[in-house]
Amino acid sequence: MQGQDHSGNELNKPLVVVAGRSNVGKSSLVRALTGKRVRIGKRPGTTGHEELIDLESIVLVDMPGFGYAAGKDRAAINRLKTGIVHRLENWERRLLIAILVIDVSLFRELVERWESRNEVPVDVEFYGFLSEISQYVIVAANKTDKVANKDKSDEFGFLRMKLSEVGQAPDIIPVSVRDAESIRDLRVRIESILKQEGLEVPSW
Ligand SMILES: Nc1nc2c(ncn2[C@@H]2O[C@H](COP(=O)(O)OP(=O)(O)OP(=O)(O)O)[C@@H](O)[C@H]2O)c(=O)[nH]1
Ligand SMILES: [Mg+2]
Repeated sequence: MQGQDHSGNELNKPLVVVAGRSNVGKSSLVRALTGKRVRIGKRPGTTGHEELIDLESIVLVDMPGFGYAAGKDRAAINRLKTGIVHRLENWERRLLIAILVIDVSLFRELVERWESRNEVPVDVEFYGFLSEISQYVIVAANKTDKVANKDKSDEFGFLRMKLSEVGQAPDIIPVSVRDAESIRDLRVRIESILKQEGLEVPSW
């Protein structure tokens, strides 16, 4: 399958990993960034196995989602998450950038639900984890097209506040796969890190 190589060759290159809960739009973003036809689905759990895309100087990885969206209980989310956490830990030395994709149109609702049960919301916990294991973390606040303009600054402020509770001040890029300019912003941010690290910019 295109982009998949488990021989390990590609893995010697620095990794840029796209991670986050199920159905937040990870594969859609990978497709928008690269033009590669990774699988996209209406239901959570579409990406069953990580997809590696060789972009010469780096390998871009589309991860499976680590928990279903609204409604799933903590234990179910934890089981799904553990495998992904292990995979990322195994890659730690090569992990240059983690792109944490968050569905900003659902974020507040999910946070309020988890906090009402006295639990740390899974997106927030995962941000803390990625901040520990990855050299750089970019938060792609996706599905901005689903947030009303009048609510945007409130929702981004809320996201920033919640993530700051568990890690460094987040590097948040608002994106929507329906807005080419926002995809360009994300690409430019990735490229600026690669340049900073003395790596070639991919031709995407
Ligand atoms: N409105 C809107 N929908 C989006 C956006 N990005 C993705 N979607 C939709 O969200 C759904 C899930 O997209 P995927 O890219 O498959 O999500 P994923 O995070 O890869 O999901 P898993 O592989 O299951 O973890 C699809 O129906 C996409 O069309 C966006 O920016 N705006
Ligand atoms: Mg996917």
